[in-house]
Amino acid sequence: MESAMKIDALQADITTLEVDAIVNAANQSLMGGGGVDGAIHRAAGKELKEACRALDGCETGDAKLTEGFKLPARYVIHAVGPVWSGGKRDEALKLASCYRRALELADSVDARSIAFPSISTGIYRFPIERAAEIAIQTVKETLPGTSVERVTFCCFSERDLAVYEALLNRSAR
Ligand code: AR6
Repeated sequence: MESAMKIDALQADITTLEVDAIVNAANQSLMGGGGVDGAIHRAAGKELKEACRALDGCETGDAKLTEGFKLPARYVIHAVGPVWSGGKRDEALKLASCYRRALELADSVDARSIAFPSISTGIYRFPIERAAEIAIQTVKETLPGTSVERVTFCCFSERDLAVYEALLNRSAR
């Protein structure tokens, strides 16, 4: 076998996953919102909001780290994806940067396992097929040399899971 990287996809609520770090699809304020961000804040409890307040926001394409508080995950990595506006505003580069920065932060705390939601593909409307391709490619490029041994793409819908599985199977061949 050529690769020790373990990358897979599953359908789940990311707030339930027992991994070292889960990634949040946040906004620049880092003060919570709808979608997965709302779910993570609800499940982690109000200490998460206090911790986020101290971070003083985050640029699009970047990420910041907090503890997981009441979550089973030890850490939350809050990444700010781009709002899709047709693809001509560096949305792809900014989305790739989210995955890279999240893995760098995971490495900085020696995390072995991490789970990503499909960043930007909900309220921010980034097309899922293209976003999944960027997510998988960037993770494969960034993973070697980090502490992370296991990456889970946590899909909320069956349709998203089918997209990720098709791409993962294709690149495994
Ligand atoms: N577990 C896993 N995935 C989830 C969950 C969950 N509990 N809930 C939703 N998703 P979105 P964005 C999926 O809209 O597009 C917030 O208001 C969802 O089905 O959460 O990056 C922030 O504060 C979709 O596949 O994030 C920002 O303002 C994916 O998570 C804005 O939304 C991302 O959808 C960010 O928008």
